[in-house]
Amino acid sequence: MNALPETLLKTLHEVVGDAGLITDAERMHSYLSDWRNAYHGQAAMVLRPASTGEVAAVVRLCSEAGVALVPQGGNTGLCGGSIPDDSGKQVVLSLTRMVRIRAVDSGNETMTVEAGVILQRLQEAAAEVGRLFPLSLGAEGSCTVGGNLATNAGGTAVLRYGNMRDLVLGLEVVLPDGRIWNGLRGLRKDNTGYDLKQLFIGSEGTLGIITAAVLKLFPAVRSRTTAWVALPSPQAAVELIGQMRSLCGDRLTGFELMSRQSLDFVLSHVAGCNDLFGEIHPWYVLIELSDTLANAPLNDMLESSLGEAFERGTALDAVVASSEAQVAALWALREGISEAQNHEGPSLKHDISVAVSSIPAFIEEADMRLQKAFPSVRIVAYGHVGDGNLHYNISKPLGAEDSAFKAQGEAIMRVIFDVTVSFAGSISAEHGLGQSKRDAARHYKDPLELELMRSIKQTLDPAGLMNPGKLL
Ligand code: FAD
Ligand code: 2HG
Ligand code: ZN
Repeated sequence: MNALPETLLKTLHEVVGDAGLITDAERMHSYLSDWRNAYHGQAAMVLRPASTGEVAAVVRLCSEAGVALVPQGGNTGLCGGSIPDDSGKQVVLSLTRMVRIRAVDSGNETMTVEAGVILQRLQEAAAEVGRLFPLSLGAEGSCTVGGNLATNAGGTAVLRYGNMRDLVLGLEVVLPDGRIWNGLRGLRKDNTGYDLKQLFIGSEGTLGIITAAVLKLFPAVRSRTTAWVALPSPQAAVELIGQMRSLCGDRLTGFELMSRQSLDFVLSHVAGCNDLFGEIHPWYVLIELSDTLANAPLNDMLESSLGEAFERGTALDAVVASSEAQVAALWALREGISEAQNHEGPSLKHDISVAVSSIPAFIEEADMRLQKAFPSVRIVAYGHVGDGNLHYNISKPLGAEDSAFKAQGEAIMRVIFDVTVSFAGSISAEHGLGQSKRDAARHYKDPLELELMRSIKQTLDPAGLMNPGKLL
């Protein structure tokens, strides 16, 4: 029997129709756990409204009935934010039928899109009008613009274009009581008070349902150079990025660091990936330069930077891609890490940030403290150096029982977050808090900031029906 009253079920069905209602356990299955199979929940139903009006009607009905909603986009989030609790009373509100690109305004360099549009489709739509939508991440074939906004997603181009927060001019949001806030303005300047859209960006579905957005477009990229470089240390990476930034400016659009352990996992588990050097090196960076000019001298800039780095001993070896296939092969080495780490058993994900200049000291300190307390765990460190953002992930020791490793999870996390905070860093740089880091945020975040956040939540969602148990 369904946990919701029969009359509510009937009215919700009338709003969304057969195509928008799932109550069958088998069909609900994929909405109730994440892709890593790390989080599981139950739900009274999955609703898939097809328009803002339908979302508003659903939210109003659920609000009146005191039913909690869990917004969901592509369900690619990494901290359990889109998964309901196990009560079976919550409703998953999937935005995946809201896939319209409502408008493209080339003169204003903007695009108005609905929340369920897949990120890759957005990139393609921008390319169709000769523009770039720069947000880029490993899950771009499945994640949605609503999820990107709700998590303030980052990815591999943040060092040049910023994260999702920087790419938005306006939002349309269904508030927790069902009213529609139409903030779909394409203005680059608007100083008429608080910037309300920023409240919803990064709020992980706890303040309202994002239904559409006005996003910024950028000039298309017409030349690109991609290189894979071996380095002796994270310090060398920080020196190289500094050197390249001063030479190349905004042409430096990607600078991704990965440890040998990360690469080993990819080589073991991702088909078609090969080591590019005869020797094993401790660290690697994937560098990308790009330009709006078709014949920009990017190779010259790269060669000059690397030449200097080889002389100083801060680069050990390098391969420059000479075809689109090679570019894809280099990115596969980087983008394959998440999937590869999954094949090595349970893992603990720590998506931290520190000042770029503190990355080497952070890694040294965290490695040292972890190796002392948990000598056999495997440290899988990689990330977006230009953003000071490391995925300082931990895989279970070889041969260890899953349960024994999981039992140590909390203590391992404490070590890593203590070190992060000692460097004035953040315990979540880009993935958000969801359910996995909610308690840690309570522990590590400034009490005054938490109080302000709670008062915002109380004002917008006094009944606490929007994604309860997440973030706060
Ligand atoms: P979901 O997972 O469905 O939801 C995420 C959160 O947003 C949940 O709290 C949910 O309730 C809320 N939400 C979703 N839609 C809405 C909406 N319309 N209104 C209100 N709330 C909503 N993230 C990065 O930042 N950078 C990366 O480089 C990156 N790489 C990844 C690589 C892989 C292989 C994978 C699997 C994930 C990666 N992620 C990365 C994480 C994830 O893809 C992003 O967090 C993404 O933005 C989530 O989008 P989604 O549509 O899947 O959202
Ligand atoms: C990345 O940069 C993503 O590849 C995923 O943010 C990180 O899986 C992870 O921990
Ligand atoms: Zn990342």
